[in-house]
Amino acid sequence: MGHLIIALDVENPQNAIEITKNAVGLVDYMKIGYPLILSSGLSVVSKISEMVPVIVDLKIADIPDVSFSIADKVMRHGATGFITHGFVGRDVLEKLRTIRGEMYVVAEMSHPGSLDFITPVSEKIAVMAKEVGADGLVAPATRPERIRRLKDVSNLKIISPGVGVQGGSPSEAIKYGADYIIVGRSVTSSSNPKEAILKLLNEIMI
Ligand code: OMP
Repeated sequence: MGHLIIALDVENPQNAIEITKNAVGLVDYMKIGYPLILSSGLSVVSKISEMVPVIVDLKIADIPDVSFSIADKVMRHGATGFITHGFVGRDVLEKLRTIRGEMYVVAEMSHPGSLDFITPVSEKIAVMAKEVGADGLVAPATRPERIRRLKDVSNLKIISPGVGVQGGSPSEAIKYGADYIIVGRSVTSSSNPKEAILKLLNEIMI
């Protein structure tokens, strides 16, 4: 479809459903994380999944059994995929890989603080993610050259946040190898989410 994932970082479930209605047929996934799940419960994952496939983003970072329990619970609510941190190591990723569904591993983050700890080891995380059979990596649109590098070392699908409010460019991210861009506030804070989505799709096609 449009190579677009909307991060549904809103707290009101009705608002989430309204935004999703505008996204049907235009975006590939809705990404649901802590803000919406903590305010609305896991049932919101099932509701949104009935309209658009959902990636649940709880950025899992725990010991293998606890990580498994978290991902297993969200996947039982109809999600198509989940996001886990990669820095926690191979045993966690191997345990999570036993769950059916798409597994995305955070290799490097989009915010400046990523440079403190994660960025220096992100290529190792990317290679490990490939070795354990992950479906894709999260890599930053704020540093598009890193998208290319992480894709080169892993040959994995890249989903890439950090466009719009965080400063990255959607078309640059795609040019550097992102398979999907992840966009939150540029859409969820817009007075016209559908128009914002169409504008992004137009930019990606350039
Ligand atoms: P906006 O900055 O509002 O477009 O939102 C970005 C979305 O991507 C949020 O849901 C973040 O949690 C998520 N994200 C990042 O911004 N940076 C990362 O490095 C990783 C993620 C993520 O894993 O999705």
